[in-house]
Amino acid sequence: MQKEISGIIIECVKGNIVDQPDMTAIVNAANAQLRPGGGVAGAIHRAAGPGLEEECRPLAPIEPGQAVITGGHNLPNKYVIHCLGPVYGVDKPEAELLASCYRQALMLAEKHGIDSIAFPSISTGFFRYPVQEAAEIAIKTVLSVIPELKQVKKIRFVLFSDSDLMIYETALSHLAGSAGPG
Ligand code: AR6
Repeated sequence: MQKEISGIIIECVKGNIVDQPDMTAIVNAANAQLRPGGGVAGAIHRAAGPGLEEECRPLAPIEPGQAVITGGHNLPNKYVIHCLGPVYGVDKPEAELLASCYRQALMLAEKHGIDSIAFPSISTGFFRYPVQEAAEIAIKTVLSVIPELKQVKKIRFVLFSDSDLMIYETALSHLAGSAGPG
């Protein structure tokens, strides 16, 4: 599914975050230490190679809601933007912290002249954020940042399961109204 809003394409696809070769940046659902870990972070570090962990070391630790940027190393993407999502029920206020991840990632993309960025569903794996709530926050935040974007032209949500894809697509169509071809 794809929507175009103020000249910016927002889309939801099912897939693997490390298999998005047409995107300039991908976003990592990181841990505070910016170490490999599991889930998205494990997949990104495996695909990027050890140079990514080395570049990350002096940038760690990061706080919930924070984003930092590195190169993509062996990934097909020029950049990786690492976001630390909130652990549901632990890091508060969780909705604000999750929104901050998406906002800070997009602001870093702007600053680095990035035209396309792919997000995973931050915090909804090991960090246990309910996907329905997380999807609404993710889409709402992206929509609210759109008026500030000059460099970013394409924003992709990469979902790992059919059910997550459906939840993000439903949130996008509700929150973005009837804009775009759908
Ligand atoms: N591509 C796209 N989505 C994925 C992939 C992938 N390769 N792998 C998992 N997902 P998670 P979090 C989905 O746990 O909740 C790590 O250990 C997954 O199904 O990666 O923010 C870090 O080191 C879920 O829907 O991120 C941190 O300690 C979503 O991506 C911690 O987990 C996010 O799952 C971060 O936890």
